[in-house]
This record gives sequence, C-alpha cells and structure tokens, in this order.
Amino acid sequence: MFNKISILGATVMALAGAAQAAPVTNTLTPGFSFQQYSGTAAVGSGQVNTASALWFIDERVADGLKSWYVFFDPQGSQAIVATLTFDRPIIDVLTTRAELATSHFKYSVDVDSDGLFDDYTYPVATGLEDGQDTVTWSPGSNTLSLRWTASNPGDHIRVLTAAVPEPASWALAVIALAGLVGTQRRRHRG
Ligand SMILES: [Ca+2]
Ligand SMILES: [Ca+2]
Repeated sequence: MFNKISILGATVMALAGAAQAAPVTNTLTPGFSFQQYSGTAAVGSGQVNTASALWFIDERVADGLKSWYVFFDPQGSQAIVATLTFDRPIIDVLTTRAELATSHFKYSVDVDSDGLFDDYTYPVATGLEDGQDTVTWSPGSNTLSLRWTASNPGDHIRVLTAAVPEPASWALAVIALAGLVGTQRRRHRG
C-alpha cells in the first residue's frame, strides 16, 4: 500500500511541476502570426516593429501564478483581433502601464540572455488605451479575446494563469489512479 501511496504522491508532484504549454490561438486576424518572442530588442520600447505578429514571452512562476507576456508592436498603426487559449485557468490580466511596471520585478525574464533583467521598458503609452483596446476574459476560463490597435510602443498585457493543472486534470488523474489501485486489489484477491 505504501508503494501505491508513493506512486500517487509522485504523480501529483509531477502534475504540479509539469511545464505549462504555450498559449495557442483559436482565431487571429488573417495574415498575422502568433509566436514566441526571440528578438533582442527591449520589449515595450517600440523597437520590435513587426506589423503582423502577435508575440508572447514565457515568463516566470511566482506566488502560485504563471505569467505570460503578450504584446503587439507594429511600426505603423495596425489593428489585430485574436482569441488565445491557455492550458490553465486565467486568474488575472494586467493591462495598464502601472500594473505592468509593478509586476515586472516578479515575472519578467532575461529576453536576450545577457544575464541582465533590463529587457522591458514601460513608456507612457505601454498598456492598453481606454476606448481603443479591449481584452475580455472570465475568471477561471482558459480563453481570452483581444481587439487592439497599436503603433509604438505597442499594446502589452501580462496574463497570469494558475501555476498547477486545472482541477479537471487533477480529477482525471486521481480517477485513473483509483482505477489502477482497484485493479491491483482485485488481482491480489484473485
Ligand atoms: Ca537581458
Ligand atoms: Ca493600442
């Protein structure tokens, strides 16, 4: 029985530590791509300048939340509409310059791998503009929708999801393990 408890414990630990999959797009403005940012230009400085890409950065886990930075930084004025789905429930979405700058120290990463955490800037227009940009989501849902118009320095948000798998995944794993234990018990009796 101790072995089975150990297996259950190991599985739960594996689930808790499982890497979170990158978000995916359900819909995206035709001709646009959604991809992981691998450039070296500072994020938020208006220097990325890609007209038809929506970018994401795989950020850190802190205080039980996993952070994803999502931004659109075209050179001239461009509109974009997209829906994104994450593999864990969305807990919060930070959309203002103040929220981004305040949470930077907790979640940001070393974009250009030079050992310095100086790869984000937050000029006045960073964050969403009232009346022009929207992001809609429901707490506990994995999906959000965005409708933005941006130029420089672009539109930026930070999406915070649960850091561990959603309850449905845990429930399925526990049910599967319970079934396995039950099968083994029946074998012992037989
Ligand atoms: Ca850096
Ligand atoms: Ca905008």
